[in-house]
Amino acid sequence: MPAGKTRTNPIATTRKSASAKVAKASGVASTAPKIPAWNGSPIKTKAWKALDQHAKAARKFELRALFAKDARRGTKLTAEALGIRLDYSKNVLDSATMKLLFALAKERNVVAKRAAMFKGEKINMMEERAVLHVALRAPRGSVIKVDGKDVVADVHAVLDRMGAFAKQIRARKWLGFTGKPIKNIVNIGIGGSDLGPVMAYEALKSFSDRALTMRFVSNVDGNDFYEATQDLNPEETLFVVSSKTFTTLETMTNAKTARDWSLATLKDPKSVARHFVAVSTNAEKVTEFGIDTANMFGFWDWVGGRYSMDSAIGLSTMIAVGPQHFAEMLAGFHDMDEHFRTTPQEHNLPMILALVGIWNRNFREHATVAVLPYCHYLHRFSAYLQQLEMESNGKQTQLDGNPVAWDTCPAIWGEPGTNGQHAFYQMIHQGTSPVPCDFILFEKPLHDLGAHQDMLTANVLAQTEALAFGKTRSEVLAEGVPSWLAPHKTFPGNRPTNLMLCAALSPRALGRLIALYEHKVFVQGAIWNVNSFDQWGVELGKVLANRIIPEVSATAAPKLAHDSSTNAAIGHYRKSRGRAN
Ligand code: G6Q
Repeated sequence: MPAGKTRTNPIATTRKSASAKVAKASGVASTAPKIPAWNGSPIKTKAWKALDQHAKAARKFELRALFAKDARRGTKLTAEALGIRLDYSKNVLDSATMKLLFALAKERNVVAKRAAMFKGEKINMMEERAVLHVALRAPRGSVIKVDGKDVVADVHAVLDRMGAFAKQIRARKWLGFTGKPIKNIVNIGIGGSDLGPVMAYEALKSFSDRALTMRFVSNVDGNDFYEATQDLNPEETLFVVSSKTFTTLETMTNAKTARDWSLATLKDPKSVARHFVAVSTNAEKVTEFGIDTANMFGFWDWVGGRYSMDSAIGLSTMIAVGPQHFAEMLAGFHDMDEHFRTTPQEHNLPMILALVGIWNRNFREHATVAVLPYCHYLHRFSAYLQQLEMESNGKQTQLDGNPVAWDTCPAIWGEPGTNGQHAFYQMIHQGTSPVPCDFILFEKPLHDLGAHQDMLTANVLAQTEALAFGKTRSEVLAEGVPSWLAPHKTFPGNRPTNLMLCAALSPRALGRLIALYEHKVFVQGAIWNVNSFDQWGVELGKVLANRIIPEVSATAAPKLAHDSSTNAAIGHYRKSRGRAN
């Protein structure tokens, strides 16, 4: 969307009653929040206006020419910290662009907002909550206060309880109801209570206890539960029911199915205490479900779902990799928190990644970003980032309630390299819409098999080179390609990429990488003037689903009052299930 064009909010105008119910049901500020100092339209800043002008000139930028003009470009437009070397030189920008982007961050008060987050101020204004995932990895003994009360001591108290529990499982000392040691762990959760744990388990599999079977159930589609449990023995299986609210439809449905599945073998309701633990902020609902709060691991309303994988929501990760590796991962998060908090913006990795993203999104109008880890262990990383970025910044409303008049979060997608090369890279190289890419490589392999790592490395470097510089028609013709085929074999180049070379995959390196993206999202949200910490956009579908559930499941024909398409689909489904219409 060209900056300056306003849009109306269709939800606000057409769905008033559904929204009102939602406001009642979810955490929400009781009165209109005080507008903070950093509220403000980015497009009214001097830097944005200058960037707009600069972007016109930048339409002529060609990476071939930019690299030819400055032999040091490839090292100049690179930042390195904490074992991550971020090369952003292959984006279609120059030093003047970066200067203006840094000026934009200053004008948008990113630093003041960052300070407010680290201090525990309630920057999630709509829900009147602090945003303190940084406290989840603060070292023991440090102090971060919410409403005047230190939260770090509480964080470590929970980590200690998690550690003691994880150790028992890992030592096979946590026995199931029939006396057999637990060796299968099934995490039940969805969204923020699933994507982080799955991603981290997959990423750190090499550091995990391979004799434990780890499974993750999220979807309300019963096939998910069925496949996760069909080969497990209930006597040896523990369910970790992970839900901040303990009211989420999918999770509670799966948890009830798990209880039935478990009790079908174990028979006695007392067995629940040995086979179910809960991770939640809602002790009342946990008790109501039948899980003893002695088997509950808590966290707090200042932990957003998609920022919660290093809270008790990481219990399954801790069981898999052990408390020591989990602590190392937290230390990695904290390293990046400190880097983000203290490093001048010109050398600040999250800041640079965010600002280059703003350039690509708002001034070059690229609608998607592909995240392409050249590390198979990170095969769920892009899915994790989809939630982190899109649920945080996929917004159309400013902090003060006014509609945005600029584009916000691009669509995030991706698969691990080199698999993508044989699938969708065709479009990245020759499609009509350039796709900025983040390429991520760990230089030292965890398993050094023959020439694999060198091939992997060569491939990622080749991709960034090909995307940046392409292949001209004359180069193609010079290879003897007939002129009729030359257009098909020509590559436009000038396609933006970031290359992150990281030392080696470890729990600490993973923590650093995730926190890098968390803070990138923070900076972009600050610039776009949206609340990166709420997610009202997921509510309407939930409300409507709750209305449709009885309509599809009732025995008697329901009275339908939807649009003709939805009514017909309900009728079609009911017919296929042999229900009256
Ligand atoms: C994340 C969102 C959302 C949430 C899930 C699960 O930021 O809030 O993805 O994590 O809806 O919620 P519960 O943990 O409450 O079940």
